[in-house]
Amino acid sequence: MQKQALITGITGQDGYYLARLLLSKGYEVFGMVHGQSHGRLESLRRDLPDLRVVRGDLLDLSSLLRALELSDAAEVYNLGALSFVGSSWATATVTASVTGMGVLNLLEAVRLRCGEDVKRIRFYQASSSEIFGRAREVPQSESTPFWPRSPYGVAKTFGHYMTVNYRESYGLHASSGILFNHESPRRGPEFVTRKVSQGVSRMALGLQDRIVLGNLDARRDWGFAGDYVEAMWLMLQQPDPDDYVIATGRQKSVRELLDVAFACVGVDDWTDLVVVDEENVRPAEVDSLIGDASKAEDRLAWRPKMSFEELIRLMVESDLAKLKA
Ligand code: F7E
Repeated sequence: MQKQALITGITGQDGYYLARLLLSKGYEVFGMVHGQSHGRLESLRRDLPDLRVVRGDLLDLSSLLRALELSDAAEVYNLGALSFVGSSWATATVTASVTGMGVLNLLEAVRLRCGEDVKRIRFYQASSSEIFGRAREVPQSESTPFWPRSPYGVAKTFGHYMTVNYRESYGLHASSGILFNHESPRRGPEFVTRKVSQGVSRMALGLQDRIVLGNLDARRDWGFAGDYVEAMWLMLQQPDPDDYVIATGRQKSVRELLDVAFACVGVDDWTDLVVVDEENVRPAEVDSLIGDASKAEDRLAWRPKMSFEELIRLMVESDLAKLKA
């Protein structure tokens, strides 16, 4: 029998990769979109013609109940959030609402829809390595204490604990994937990997003369979004819900990102091509993150496939091709 899945945050990078994965597995996939129109929806419909669209808003409980009813989803993936850490200080209240309270609203809608049959719907929450913030342990695992450093990180921490709480309080099949940074050619240009891949490509074509960045010493564990959505699906196929760190276990700095990206267009020394502007430095930075995904490896048999170098090359080549077209 065909299974139904509902994805919030469908217009984001992960929404696309997850919907594509579920469609390839034979699911009927419903993507939730808020507002009357969404710029990226048209291209998403073109790329994934079998995707069904439902209207709903993470801030509107009755719209969530309606989306669950309409889709009759057996699996719900909550990817919807205001996800740019850098702007979360300027929009702290709305970030807390959508990225934090939105999780509670959706959990509540799932609980109400399930009624007595608490396992009728399986729920995935997109948690984030930003909850570790000023990390108290290296590498970070499911048992590392949280110390979020931005309004975004605080909101994600709330969503994470709410997911655990609904599992423990009501017995919901609710899992939380603590995903470290994951990128792709579909990443928004506000995030550093895409800002760099776009900038390098534009410079190679003579369309731009420098890239303006913030903290070049920040270190992250960067993986490929296409690999990470597999982990989301695997979590919901387990008999019991749980929390899992999803990461590569390898760390690079923004400087190393620049080395790899510029090398793709034959530039060895980028020092005169990159400018640091304090505007891009955050009030409280997360200096260094690296994940330990051994639980996911043991229990889900999940492993990342794409290396950092392959990922950055893919992004630069995709940006070059788009610009040339
Ligand atoms: O920053 C530094 C910046 O914005 C990475 C989101 O998906 O992953 C993402 O959050 C690092 C930071 O991602 C610029 O200060 C330097 O240290 O690409 P980002 P993020 O903040 O790590 C987590 C897991 C999420 O959950 C989030 O939703 O790069 N950096 N210069 C810069 N970052 C940006 N954006 N722009 C710069 O010019």
